[in-house]
Amino acid sequence: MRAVEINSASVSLKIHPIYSFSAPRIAIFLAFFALATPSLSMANYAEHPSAEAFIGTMVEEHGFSAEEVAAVLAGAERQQSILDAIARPAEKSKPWYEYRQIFLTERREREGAEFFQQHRATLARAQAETGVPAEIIVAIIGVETYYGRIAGSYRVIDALTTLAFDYPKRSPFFTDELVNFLVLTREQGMDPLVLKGSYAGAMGYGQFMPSSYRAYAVDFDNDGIADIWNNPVDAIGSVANYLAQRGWRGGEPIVSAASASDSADPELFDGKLKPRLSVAEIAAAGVTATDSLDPEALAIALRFDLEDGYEYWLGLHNFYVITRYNISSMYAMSVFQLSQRIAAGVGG
Ligand SMILES: [Ca+2]
Repeated sequence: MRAVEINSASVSLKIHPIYSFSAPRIAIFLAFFALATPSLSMANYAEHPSAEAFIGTMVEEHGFSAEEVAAVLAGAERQQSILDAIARPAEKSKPWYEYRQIFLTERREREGAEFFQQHRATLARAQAETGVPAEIIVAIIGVETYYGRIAGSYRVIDALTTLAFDYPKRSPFFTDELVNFLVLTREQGMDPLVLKGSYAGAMGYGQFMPSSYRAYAVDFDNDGIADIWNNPVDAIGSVANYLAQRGWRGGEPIVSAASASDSADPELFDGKLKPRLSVAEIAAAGVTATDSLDPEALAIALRFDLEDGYEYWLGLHNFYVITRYNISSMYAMSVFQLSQRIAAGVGG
């Protein structure tokens, strides 16, 4: 393993800081690789049985040279801890009363208010342009990465190659993300071997997967690059743009507290996230909003587990949009509740 580490470091040196491969240089480099480190042949992703097909895709569909893709794969390392992490039960399997304690903490609320104050002008601009409330943008960044403080310590290349090549269950998804990552880093002039992210390859303040990064990240401070790793201004604009592109409707409500009658139809709580019944229809089936809502607005009824009993909510269209960020009603509710506390903390 030591040989792999030493050599991946030298790959990184060769192409840092600007990710521009010159074919002859890489050819010489690879020749050096082959001569100097024969033991590497079984230990890097350039030699994985699936590598040839992947390299072919990058060459034929995205205009890379085989050598440059092989060099990146040679610098990637399989990480058992990534495979262990993805196999662990997700947070969303916890009941609400435990789940919310992860995200709705005094510290996350306080740091959210600080982040809000620090970036107030940027947040106001993002809200004006997209209709997404500033406190929702801040809450998402807070839930995802503690306001950028904990944005992942794995190399993205290790996460995506490990999961693309050695996690068959989700290989197509992660292979596609690996393709997007290499295209993204070429587009951005970044070194694919140094960027960090989560064990699943999610990146930066807002934890965008590479495909989302390419589709939704924006250069919100107009310096020529959309950088959600280091630049909170770009991160704020990108999270707002993500929600706007996924259908956010400015000025509309997100959720309402609700009450349920004893005879409420259990079919209402089937866990589906897309609103499909009107507020009036849901009321007729036994779950009534506390807030005054448009009776024709589409919603879902939500029933969350408390230690003793349940709490009920109606989730409206914008609640659904938050679940496009992370497909979980508890996630969206945590974002909403954190956003309300942050707004209260900054006098919003
Ligand atoms: Ca920028």
